[in-house]
Amino acid sequence: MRVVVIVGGVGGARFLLGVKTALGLPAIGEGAAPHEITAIVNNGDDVWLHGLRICPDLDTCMYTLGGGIDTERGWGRVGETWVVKDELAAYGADPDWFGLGDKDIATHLIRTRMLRAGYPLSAVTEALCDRWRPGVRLLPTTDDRVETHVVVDDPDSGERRAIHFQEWWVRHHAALPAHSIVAVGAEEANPAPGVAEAITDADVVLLAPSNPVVSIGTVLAVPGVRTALAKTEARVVGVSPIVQDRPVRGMADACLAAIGVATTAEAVGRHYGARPDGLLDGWLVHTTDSAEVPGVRVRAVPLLMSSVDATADMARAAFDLAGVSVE
Ligand code: FO1
Repeated sequence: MRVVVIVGGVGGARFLLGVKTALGLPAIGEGAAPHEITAIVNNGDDVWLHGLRICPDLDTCMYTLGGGIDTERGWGRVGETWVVKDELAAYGADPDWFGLGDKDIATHLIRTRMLRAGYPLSAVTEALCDRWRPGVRLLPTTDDRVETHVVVDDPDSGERRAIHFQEWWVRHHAALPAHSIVAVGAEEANPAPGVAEAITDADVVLLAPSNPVVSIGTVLAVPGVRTALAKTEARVVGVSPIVQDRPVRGMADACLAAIGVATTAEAVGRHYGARPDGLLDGWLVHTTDSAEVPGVRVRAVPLLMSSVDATADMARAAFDLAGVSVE
């Protein structure tokens, strides 16, 4: 079976562990199974810092599935050290609010060197995955530069300006009210090689319980991705990232407020909408939630990702709702 999962960072990576397990693959690393999983990963969080190209969602997926993630933080490398970060701080180098660990920096050095040598991000990601062997084909949404920017009132000058998503998220903890959130470059971007084909040839497409605005929303902002989703004969099932009117993780509520969508499983399901005009055939919500999304089959199951087994049960429920058998 060919499975496509559209993902962001931490939530998406953890959901992929469950998808692999549900399909009989080891959660971490590679294994033999008659299934092919392609993860289409958000690029909008990507940022240039200290001359290095950082791709947080790709790296979070790669490290999580390859066994190198710091599971407590959810991002970056386990057993990390911070010598370079401290040295940069001693020089007063900006920005001082985003920490790159020593081990993690090796990834960014390789990526940046390959990008500067002319390789597209998809080829760079494949090369990095040669080491991590995530057992899933990890594809950036696009090889073109797409960056999420957030329009805020500058806390010092009061002037309205656009800042990079990471500045809003990490430096300001998404606490500055967002007037709008824009995926800069997305409308002109093309899907990376293999992305559109994976969607059109899929047996099932899953939307991970990732941020609906800055993760899933940014992937969908690339026109070729939307076209492929409209064309595919695969059923599309989404998993709600909102449980009891709160994001399971992260600050998706601040992002949803910026686009005028309530922080409820029903509102997010309606925001995605029913095919053919919208995205969904099925929508999974948590057992305590109820949702009516016209034209979409809604089912309630536990959605807390408290363990890999619990996450595998979520993935099984998503496959079941899509009408595909994974036995
Ligand atoms: N998140 C933080 O809250 N603080 C950091 O200093 C930070 C550094 C960082 C470095 C590499 C990386 O891949 C991710 C990093 N993150 C950090 C997480 C990341 O910024 C966000 O959580 C995601 O972009 C949102 O999905």
